[in-house]
Amino acid sequence: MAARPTEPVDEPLDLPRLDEAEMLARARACRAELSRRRSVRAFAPDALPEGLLDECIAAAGSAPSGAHRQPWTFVVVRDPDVKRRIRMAAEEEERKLYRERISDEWRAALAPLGTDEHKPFLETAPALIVVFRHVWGVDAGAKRTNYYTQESVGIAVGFLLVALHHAGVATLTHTPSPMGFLNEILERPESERPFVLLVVGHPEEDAEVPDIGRKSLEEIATFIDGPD
Ligand code: IYR
Repeated sequence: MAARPTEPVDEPLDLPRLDEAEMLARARACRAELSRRRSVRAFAPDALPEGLLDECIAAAGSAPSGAHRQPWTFVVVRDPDVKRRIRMAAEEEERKLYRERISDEWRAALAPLGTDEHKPFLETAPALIVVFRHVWGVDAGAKRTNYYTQESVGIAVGFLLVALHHAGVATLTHTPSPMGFLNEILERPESERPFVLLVVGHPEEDAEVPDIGRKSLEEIATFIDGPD
């Protein structure tokens, strides 16, 4: 008999227990791999392997989400004309941002990164992935509430960055502000808001990145343990 939608149907969990040495080795390897990820702003025009972005986006789609609503759409832009339109619109907003909208404090915070209103990478990189957050869902033409959409899409983007990095793809998380122009150019409905624009590809040969450190474990974590 078919289950009613309200009836949960369970299946066995596929997560075999590893021995402790194996767990630690994997955790260390994962830390080492992720710590090599850097935001890249100089891309080579070379295309990525066929099917690679499909795999990475499918991995992102396996992220947990509020009420399992999966409130995301990933738009892959490889068309040079569309990349150009996105660059033009982003640079127009960013010009206003850098010249008028940001505070002196914010400008000073960005100085070590060397960013400015020029975004040539939006055209040079072989692909852009624009991630849209479904503020509400549409079910048989009616609005359906989504839950924790910021958290859900943030987690999915984290999965996507890891999947891309693991596959050897350089990424930049770019948030032109405001991003409303992306709905128009990419023809997304008003139920969807642009969340982040990822620039993806191979880095330009001899690309350099700012020499920035990372907070230590002691600075970012605190452990509240019980008695042994
Ligand atoms: N959106 C701008 C500004 C910018 C803001 C932050 I916070 C950054 O970490 C980096 C850039 C831009 O993309 O240049």
